[in-house]
Amino acid sequence: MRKIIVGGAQMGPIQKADSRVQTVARMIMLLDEAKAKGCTLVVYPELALTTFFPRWYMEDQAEVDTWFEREMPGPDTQPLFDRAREHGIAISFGYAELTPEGLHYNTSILTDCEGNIVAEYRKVHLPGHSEFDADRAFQHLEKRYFLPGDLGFPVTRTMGGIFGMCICNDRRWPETYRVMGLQGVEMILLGYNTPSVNSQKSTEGPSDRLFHNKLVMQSGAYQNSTWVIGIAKAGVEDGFPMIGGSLIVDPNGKVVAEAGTEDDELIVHACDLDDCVFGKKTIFDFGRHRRIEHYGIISEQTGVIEPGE
Ligand code: CDT
Repeated sequence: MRKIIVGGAQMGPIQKADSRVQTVARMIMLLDEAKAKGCTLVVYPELALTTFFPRWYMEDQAEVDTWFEREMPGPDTQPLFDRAREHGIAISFGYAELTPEGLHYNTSILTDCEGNIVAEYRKVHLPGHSEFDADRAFQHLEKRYFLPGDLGFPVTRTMGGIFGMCICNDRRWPETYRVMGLQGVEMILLGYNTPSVNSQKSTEGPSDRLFHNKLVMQSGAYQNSTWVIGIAKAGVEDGFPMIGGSLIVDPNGKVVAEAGTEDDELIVHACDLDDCVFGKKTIFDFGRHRRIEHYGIISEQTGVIEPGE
């Protein structure tokens, strides 16, 4: 048995006016609750330190940069790292990263139980658009504010297992899970900010959002025999509603813990990394069963090429 008690720290809304200091204080409260419940790993959402700012159109780069962190930890986040180290809890959370070279990424990190950063991931699949779109009910400007991640989907050996990360829209793409699956991933940590309503005309209803959220994480977990910890920033940020529905999914694809609110809420499960072994040795034993001679277009081709009439 390789059991890790995981806390999924769903966060309720963070308003535009809320400071990092206020938000980090909320994250520390969730961390304290996780300690009391025996957790040794706590996972927070995408862009956990601020409101989901890509919904706001900005032209002034100096204003944009106020939403980014130039160092991690920095003065506002150091207390979170300190408390995590005191508790002996590893943490993973998302934030907007501004590198010393001036590059902007939607990033998440993972620490060990001593508060050292042991893994970094930069979001690969950036949804939305890059220019103001008057036809939308609200903006989704990730393509304006972030570069696509340049690190691929790395995995890291830590806490006695193999861990990977992805961020929000990445969870909708089977390639995300499979690239990590091919590196033996046993637990994928992911945070998300998903609007409850569509910004464009759509046939999709609000309940479809929660259905798709489950569908993609359950299938990603099952098809790669890995734990998936999917954690939302939820509720209404400055009038814009987002789904909750944070989940812990086992390597069999079953939901073992699920948030019931759209607020700060800790979901907890004792995850045994050895539960990944059966699927990885049987139906999803990639080395025995995959037929890569037929998969070439997945990496050679981006869009759809239909056959001729
Ligand atoms: N943050 C993020 O990536 N959100 C996107 C919104 C897409 S609109 C359905 C997501 O995939 O949840």
